[in-house]
Amino acid sequence: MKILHTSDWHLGKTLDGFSRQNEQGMFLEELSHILEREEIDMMLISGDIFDNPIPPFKAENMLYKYLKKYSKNGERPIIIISGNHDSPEKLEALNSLSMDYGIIFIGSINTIIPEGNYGKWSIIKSSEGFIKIDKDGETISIVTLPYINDKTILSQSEGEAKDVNLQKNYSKDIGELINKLTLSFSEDSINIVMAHLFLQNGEPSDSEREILGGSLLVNMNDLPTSPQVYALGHLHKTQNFIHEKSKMSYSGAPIKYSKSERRNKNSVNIIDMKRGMVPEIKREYLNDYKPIEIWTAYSTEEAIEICTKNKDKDCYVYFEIYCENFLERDLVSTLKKIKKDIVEIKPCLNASEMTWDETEDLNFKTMEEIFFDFYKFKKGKVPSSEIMNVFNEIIEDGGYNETN
Ligand SMILES: [Mn+2]
Repeated sequence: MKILHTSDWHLGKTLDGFSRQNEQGMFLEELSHILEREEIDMMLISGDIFDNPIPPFKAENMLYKYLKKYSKNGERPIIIISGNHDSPEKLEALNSLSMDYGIIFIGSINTIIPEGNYGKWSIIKSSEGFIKIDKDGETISIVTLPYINDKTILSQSEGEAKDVNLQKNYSKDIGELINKLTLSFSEDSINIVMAHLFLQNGEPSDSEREILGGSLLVNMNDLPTSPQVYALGHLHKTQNFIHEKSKMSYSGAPIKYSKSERRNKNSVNIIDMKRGMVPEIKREYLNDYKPIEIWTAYSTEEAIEICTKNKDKDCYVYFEIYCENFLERDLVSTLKKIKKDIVEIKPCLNASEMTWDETEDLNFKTMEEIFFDFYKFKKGKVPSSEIMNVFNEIIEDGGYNETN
């Protein structure tokens, strides 16, 4: 059985306000070719399919159109769990329409998908967090664990619990939950866990670092090794771990979603599985639809030169300009006129040079100039024209009178 595992599509996500819809569309199109070329039997999507509980309608439209196509009219099961960015209720609301195509959304750990026929395959056993699928005589057992926050799962560590205890209890509770759910696994079946969580790579650690980016970690050692595969979502970089006889794999996001992800090689996983066997996980690399680059210049002249030379390059740019003084407002608009898709222009100064001159007589400056300088001082970059427009609207609305 060939299973395609992917996650973290974040449909509707922008890059600091720049729409990624074209790239997201290109991914969805490329995926339809991969599914056909690789003769994929089933697809698992491990959460964060949307970037937002209320995604832009174009993102929704695109998703539903493609999911229907991927399902091959109900032949190819598609199982989707929700991530921390999705609205569980919204996803599950789609089931009444999507189930006829064999597309199943699971938003919560309490969801029970009724036994019965879905498209051209069936669910022969189900309970909270568990489904057993029969497709053409082959059986696949899947534990489905959408993103769970600490408030949902932690009962014993209310209030006074320290961060470290919270972390340990969370990891232990998730481990116990998955362990309990995997009791439904059987030897006549392929056994998979789908989950949206932050896996900690086995090494014991009891520092505050365990709580990364607000997400609690799950220690690998707390997880059962009976599943052949953990098809995971949440981390955007593809990575695999082996824990005794379990393979734990993050497919990663299909698109680079931030400056820090610019060197990632994005892929989807193709998992070749037979019951009782160690599965083979192959990465299918995707096109880099539109790279994210950092450009550096050491003078305003050089910045203009670099922009002119690369003006036709289809990429997003984070521009770092090292200079002794703050950038002229004109330079920013000049650069953006030459090269489109400059996401940010950051003047790089020594911290000691970034001072706010309190002795300056503000009476000689307009409100706009004061705001501009203050923003630059606080953020280390000049405000975008959008921010300046919003600021100007606010002071106009407020009836601020500069002559007072
Ligand atoms: Mn996530």
